[in-house]
Amino acid sequence: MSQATALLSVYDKTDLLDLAKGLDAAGVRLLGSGGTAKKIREAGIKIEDVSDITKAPEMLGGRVKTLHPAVHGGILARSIPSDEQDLQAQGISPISIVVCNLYPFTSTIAQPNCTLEAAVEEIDIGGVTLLRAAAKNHARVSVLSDPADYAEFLEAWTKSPNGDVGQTLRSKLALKAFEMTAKYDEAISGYFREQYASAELPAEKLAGSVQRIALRYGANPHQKPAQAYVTDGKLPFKVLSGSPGYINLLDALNSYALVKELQEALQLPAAASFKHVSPAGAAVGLDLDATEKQVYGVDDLKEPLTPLACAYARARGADRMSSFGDFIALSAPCDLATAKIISREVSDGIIAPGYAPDALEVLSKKKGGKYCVLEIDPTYEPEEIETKQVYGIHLQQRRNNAKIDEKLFENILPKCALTDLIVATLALKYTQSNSVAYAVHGAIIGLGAGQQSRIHCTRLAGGKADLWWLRHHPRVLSLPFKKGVKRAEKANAIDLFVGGEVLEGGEKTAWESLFEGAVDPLTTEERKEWAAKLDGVACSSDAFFPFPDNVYRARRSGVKYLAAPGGSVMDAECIKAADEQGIVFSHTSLRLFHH
Ligand code: 93A
Repeated sequence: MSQATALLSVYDKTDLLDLAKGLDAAGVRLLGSGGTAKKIREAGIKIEDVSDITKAPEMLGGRVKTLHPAVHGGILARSIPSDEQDLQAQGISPISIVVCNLYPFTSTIAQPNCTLEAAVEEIDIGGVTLLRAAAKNHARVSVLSDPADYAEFLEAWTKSPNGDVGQTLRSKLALKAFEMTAKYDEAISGYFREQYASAELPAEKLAGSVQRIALRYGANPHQKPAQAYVTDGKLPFKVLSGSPGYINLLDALNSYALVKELQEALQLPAAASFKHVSPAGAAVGLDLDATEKQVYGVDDLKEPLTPLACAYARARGADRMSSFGDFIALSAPCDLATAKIISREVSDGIIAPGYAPDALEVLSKKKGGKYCVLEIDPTYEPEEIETKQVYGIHLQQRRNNAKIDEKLFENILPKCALTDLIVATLALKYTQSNSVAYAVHGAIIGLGAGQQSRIHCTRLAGGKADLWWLRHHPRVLSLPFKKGVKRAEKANAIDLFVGGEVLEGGEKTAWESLFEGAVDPLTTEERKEWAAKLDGVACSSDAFFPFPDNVYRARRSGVKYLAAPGGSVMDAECIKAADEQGIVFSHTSLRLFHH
């Protein structure tokens, strides 16, 4: 057997001499690039220079060291006659071992004053080519990209009679090299994305979308830097006004997915009001009657309500406390009526597939011009596979592309109940789990998100639905607010009133000062009598009910139609409870956890 050749070209020279000594002792011919060969030679170990085989000196200040057919022909040649003939014709010897690690791009760009020129110089070309070529030809070649593998490799090499360390080890080393070059390339593209792919000028933002936007910070102010980007093409949304934050984008992207699917499922414009990556409200554009207009706080709006405006009024008004400072999603281009509702609410931003010019004018004046307005491309389709990183680990899954429409629910009639179940179930698809939602008139009226216990979700959502219903009570509708009390103050005062809070001290005085004259609390009788009038509510759960207590709790908030996946050992008990309570229960066989 002819003498095996190893090519060594390393930036990080850790444990290099031990490896070189071992290979030399095992009779391997050593070839090295400039600095690597020098270090080994100085240690008294025999090594040739790469330039001895390329017959070309290192040039361009080191930019070209190993990029040569004599090197890459030697690495890439397979053990097949035609490749061997090619090598022979060119006088090239095969290379069996490649030892290489790369210029320190990541640590260079991490230095505070790193210039673009300095970063460019640290982009390793020849080393990546060595690693990639050797990894590609791992059927024959061993590639060492990490000093931590030297000892194991040397042992395997010296133990094997003909220098064959075995395919298993070569494959493992090849994978490591592929991972290394992938990560290296990701660091380079990430750096240049930051340099070149951001919109800096407002004019540019308006003119077209970009591949990346820098965010002020992440989930918290100390989490810097932060950015949003795609690796291919452009971001599917444009920033028309303001500057979105990290949580804004989490809300915007989840809420838009929800309203888009609501519109597709029900052929009605849809709106959502998100807070902390769960819906505070979500609805489709069914007309509002006079009472509903008052409950949702749009009775005094001069602009006639469009279906889209009705959808947002319902989404924003169902749980006014939770949707305070919301991020809004609309399934259709924002019209003036919807913008007018938004303009007088406290809100953080909006995403929609377009804006009527007069609507955009209203919105871009909000928050002194800082209101975040995003325009999304309605034809955008996210990738099938989604990846996120938690505690340094990549987690990957297929996107939740389960379709939620009428077919999901068996035995449910009438049509309005189906609409409500679709609204409730689709909302859960985009709610942090565990979750349960109650819906009526095409709108969420109570949603329990992010609870570890199912019954706590059912109670939380039920409690919210009860408050929503109490807000329709004639005594609430006729609360004698003084003139000039602000919308948010009213919402808060009504919430305290319907919640039955017993106020004391300054809080009591402040509450009372909002009204002309004394206001008696709602009595237990009044509450009971009113609660009994709530009926026909739909309720959906993102996973099965473990116990029938959920069914009984739902009924106490007027639930008549219930949907949940089956699979609990208590399924039969839950159905029995539903039958007893006159509830129509549909098992969906679709779990909808969302995190
Ligand atoms: O500038 S390079 O991309 N051009 C090359 O042809 C080349 N070949 C190997 N850098 C190149 N290398 C890199 O040089 C290796 O990846 C390694 O990090 C470094 C080793 O250089 P030296 O042996 O001179 O210390």
